[in-house]
Amino acid sequence: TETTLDEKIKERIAKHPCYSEEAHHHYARMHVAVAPACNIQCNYCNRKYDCANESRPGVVSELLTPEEAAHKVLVIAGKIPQMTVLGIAGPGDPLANPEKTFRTFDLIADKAPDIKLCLSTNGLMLPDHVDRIKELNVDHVTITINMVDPEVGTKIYPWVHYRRKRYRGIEGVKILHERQMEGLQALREADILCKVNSVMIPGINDEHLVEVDKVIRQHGAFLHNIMPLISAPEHGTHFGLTGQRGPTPKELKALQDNCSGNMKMMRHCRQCRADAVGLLGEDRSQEFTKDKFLEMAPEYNL
Ligand code: CLF
Ligand code: SF4
Repeated sequence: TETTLDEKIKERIAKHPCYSEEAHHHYARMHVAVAPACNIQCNYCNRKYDCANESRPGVVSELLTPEEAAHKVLVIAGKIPQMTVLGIAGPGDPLANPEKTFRTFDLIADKAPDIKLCLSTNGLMLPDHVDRIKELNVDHVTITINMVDPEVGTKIYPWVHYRRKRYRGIEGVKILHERQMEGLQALREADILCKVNSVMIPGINDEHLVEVDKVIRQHGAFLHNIMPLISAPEHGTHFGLTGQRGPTPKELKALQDNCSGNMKMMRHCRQCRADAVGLLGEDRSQEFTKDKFLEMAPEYNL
């Protein structure tokens, strides 16, 4: 029945601080920055910093190998009992670095099977990897979808690098859009909970995001997280240099209210770093920098 289905989903998200508003008061997440490469260009991103699809712009995370990342996860899971989720969200696109991303998940699934695995991607390579994601029991995948109309996308994505070729302009955006929709569909078929992140860019996709919200929900997205563009000239992004502004808190809330018809809207996102550690809004990443955690013994599961 409907109720049992709902109960089952509640259980799946009960300890995930991003998927459950309630959980974020009690449960923590950590990110490991193992994925440096990216395969598209977003106009709100500067590659010197973390992937701005799931992160606060202007932050530099310390890159780790999968082995270092697994060590870090085991150390932290031992020290922070509320730690329930391990996310890979950068500093580039995790699926543009599939060996590193999946090697990290493999190591953690093996040594700490009760840690939930979470993945965030721009979606370009997602359809190729859904089987692997399912096999590894990754139950939470975020796709950043900023448009469902490639014309709108041309103002956000100057190029897309796909199967060894670079596509500029609308040709590239069409590929990205088709792959995102295909990925969303594949996640639904595999019964993997999917959150969609959208970056709200006033004058570019703000009005269009109502349509994005409709389309992704039709395709089975579980949760929509509309994040404000953060754009400072010193971040050296295209939007920063052209003086593109982000939305005011009031504009953001109005759009979220507009979209929140009958399904879930995430409103407690804190735009984390690619190496974030702790409760949302609490940043303990500096307690676990590489020079520090490599000196600590993994306590978990011993
Ligand atoms: Fe990390 Fe993202 Fe997983 Fe959460 S963050 S990969 S879904 S475990 Fe959460 Fe941070 Fe917002 Fe992301 S508050 S930026 S939504
Ligand atoms: Fe930057 Fe992320 Fe966009 Fe890649 S997907 S260009 S890392 S914001």
